[in-house]
Amino acid sequence: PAPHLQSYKNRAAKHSNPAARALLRCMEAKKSNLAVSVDVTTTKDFFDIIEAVAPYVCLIKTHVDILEDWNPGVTTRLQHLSREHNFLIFEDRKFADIGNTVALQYSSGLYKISSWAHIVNAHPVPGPSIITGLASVGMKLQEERGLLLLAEMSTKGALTIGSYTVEAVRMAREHRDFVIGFIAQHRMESIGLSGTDDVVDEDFLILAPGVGLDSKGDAMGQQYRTPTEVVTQCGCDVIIVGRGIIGIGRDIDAEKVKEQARRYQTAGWEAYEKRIVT
Ligand code: 5BU
Repeated sequence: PAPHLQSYKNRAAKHSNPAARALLRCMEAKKSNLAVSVDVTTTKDFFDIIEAVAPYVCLIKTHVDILEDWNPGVTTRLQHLSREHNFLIFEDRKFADIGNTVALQYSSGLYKISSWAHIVNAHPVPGPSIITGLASVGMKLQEERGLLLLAEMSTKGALTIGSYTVEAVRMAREHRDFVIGFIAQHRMESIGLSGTDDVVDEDFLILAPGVGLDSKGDAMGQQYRTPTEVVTQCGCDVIIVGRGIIGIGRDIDAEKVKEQARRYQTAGWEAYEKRIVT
């Protein structure tokens, strides 16, 4: 059966990439396909949110460059929490440059992303060299590291459509050791790519941003769908939720954040249970 009809547990047992395996195992163990996007600008809010949602998530998604008081201790503490609470770390860096530059952006600079992020993502727009550039760093580490290609975006009018998405999948198939999946809105089978290639053992993870239970979008082009639409109907594996859980106000209310995280975890898991057949 296609990957999205199988359990996360079965997929974990078969996957060849260590980061994908670790994520699938964690999803099964915590009964969570929820990733929380911690889009705040102070490290206090950042850790207050992570500590509140940690029991309910398989993945924490970061934009470390928006933290005004970032320091190297932040990523040390984040890694510690990741081990303590069993979740993976995804830096939503969206690399988009030539191979040599993205290799430097991934390994070096202030953030040294490759030293702490299990998962990063990249725009396929430069072509396959962006994958080989990032893989030259990630695959050398004796750590769980994987890359997601941005095959579709959640925003109104996104240009990630048609042949662009098809080519993103083709690029990923050429680099299945390091590319573990896609940021997308649909499983690729459902947009007409299944059966075109003889790749029976491929298993790409689909992580979908643009998920909300109470709102259809924001004033800046974001569009939201429910976990049922995303996971049951469109076959995505992980729901990525930011403001639906962390709120939009200035003050973080840890109890509310916890309650919302629990709510999205349940909704995401129920949507998954309706989908699998094995
Ligand atoms: P929200 O608060 O749930 O709307 O946050 C969504 C997060 O996912 C935010 O960090 C975005 O940068 C990220 N995102 C997205 O919303 N849509 C996309 O297509 C991609 C990333 Br790629």
